[in-house]
Amino acid sequence: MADQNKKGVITLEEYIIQAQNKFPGATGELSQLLRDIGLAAKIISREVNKAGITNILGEDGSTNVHGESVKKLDLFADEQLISALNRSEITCMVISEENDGIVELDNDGGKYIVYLDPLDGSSNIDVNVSVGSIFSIYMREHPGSDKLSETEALQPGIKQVAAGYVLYGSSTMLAYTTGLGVSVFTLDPSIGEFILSDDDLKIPEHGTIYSVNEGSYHSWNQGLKQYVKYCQIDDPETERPYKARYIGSMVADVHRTLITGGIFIYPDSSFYPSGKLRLMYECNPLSFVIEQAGGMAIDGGGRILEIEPVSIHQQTPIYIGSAKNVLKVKEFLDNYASESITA
Ligand code: FDP
Repeated sequence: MADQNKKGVITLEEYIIQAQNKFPGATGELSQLLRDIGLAAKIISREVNKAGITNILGEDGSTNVHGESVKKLDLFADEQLISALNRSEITCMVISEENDGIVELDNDGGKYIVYLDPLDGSSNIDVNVSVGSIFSIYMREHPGSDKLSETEALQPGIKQVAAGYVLYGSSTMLAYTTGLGVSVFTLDPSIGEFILSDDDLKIPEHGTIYSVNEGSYHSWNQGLKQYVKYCQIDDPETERPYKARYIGSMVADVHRTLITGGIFIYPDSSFYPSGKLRLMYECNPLSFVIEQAGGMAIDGGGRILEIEPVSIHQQTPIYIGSAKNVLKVKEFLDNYASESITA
């Protein structure tokens, strides 16, 4: 960071170009793709910020593929991201929470496949609570093959070439990784640029915040119930009781976890036997970021990034955050593994 201070502020665009220049063989396509996402994020951020003063707030009356009501801003964010990716013609297909099947872009020879959650946490939009966009980028395994298919998009998270999120909070932040650490940018609205705020963000090894929707306590497995009790027990040596924080917007909850340490959990339960959150465009990208920051992300058993996907919209339980917290919850899950979920 010292060198960076001497050079003054660095914008997302400059940073991406500098990073690309470190790899002499790089074609610049991935850099272009990240810049496209950065541009769409600025446009979405502008709309999110004025949502309360325009009639863009509210539901558009339709439901998405998961039966959830679609807000106008979800659609706006989806359109902005997809059209930004279409413009530079390096992405062949997009899979988005808002679309049932794959979305084929104009360049079917494009190298990249992009997963999007255009506006995560959308039930928070109407109450002015932070929401986010999530992206996950893969290389096409058989470029040039005739037909684009869903099967080609089913790659495990460890194959992501880049992933990240944009958080529309009290300021708009963009965090991404290409597998070389986590870089974080803050949007300066006065100049309309994302400015580098951290070029190698690390998550604390241990944190004292647990984040889970405790309203669903009775639907959880025994291991999680016991872990949450553990978090609440007074023990100054282990800095307990921990604090409970739950925004209900995964990007915001994971971003807080990344900064302060601790754990964010969305488990399997009797309500959601496979968990609620989506593997391909929520859990994989955020797990890639958290792992690159030194944290861990598991589905209760193994690493999220190693799950072999079977469908583009599949769900998974997730336990994500500081390594020590994730290892501790795993201990509880393992100890109570024989006890099935009872509502
Ligand atoms: P939302 O339904 O508002 O889009 O992705 C789904 C998600 O939000 C996550 O962002 C959030 O963490 C979770 O659902 C909240 O679910 P609960 O209301 O069940 O806690």
